[in-house]
Amino acid sequence: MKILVINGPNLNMLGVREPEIYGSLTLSEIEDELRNYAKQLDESIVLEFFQSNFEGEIVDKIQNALNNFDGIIINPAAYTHTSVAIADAIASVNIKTVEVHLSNIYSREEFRHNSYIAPKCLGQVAGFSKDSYKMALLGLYGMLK
Ligand code: CA2
Repeated sequence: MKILVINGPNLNMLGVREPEIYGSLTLSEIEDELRNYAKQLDESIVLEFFQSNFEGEIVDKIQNALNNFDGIIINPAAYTHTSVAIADAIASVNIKTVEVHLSNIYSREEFRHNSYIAPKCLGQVAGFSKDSYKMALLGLYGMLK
C-alpha cells in the first residue's frame, strides 16, 4: 500500500519558529515518527513524503499520484483556506485522501474555519499536533485495506 504524504507552505519551518502553536518537532522528525508508526501498523505500507511552498507544485504532485499511490494524506497549510486548485486536483484523481492539521483550525481565527479541501476528502483530523498524521494514517489504512 503506497501512501503519499503532502505538506504545504511554511511547514518546512516546523520546529524552527512558533513552537507554542505547532510544536517543537521539525517536519523531518514528524515524518520519521509517521514512518515508524506505519511500520508497526503494517510492514507493507510505503510512505512517500513531499513538501512544497508552491500551489502548482502540489497540484502537479497530486496529478502524478494517479496510478502511483493508493492514498494521500495532506496538510495543505494556508492553502486549506484558499485553494480551489488543490481541491479540484484531489477530486480529479479520485484517490482516497485525508486532510490533516496540527492545530485545531476551528478554535483559531474565523478565516481558518473553512476548508476547500475537506469536502473532497474521506475525513479531516485537526488539533492533535504530530499525532494528527498518525490518526489520519490509521483511518486511511482502515479504508484501503
Ligand atoms: O494546523 C495546521 O496544520 C495548519 O495547516 C498550519 C498552517 C495554517 O495556515 C493552517 O491554518 C493550519 C500554517 C503552517 C505554518 O507553519 C509554520 C511552522 C513554523 C513556523 C511558522 C509557520
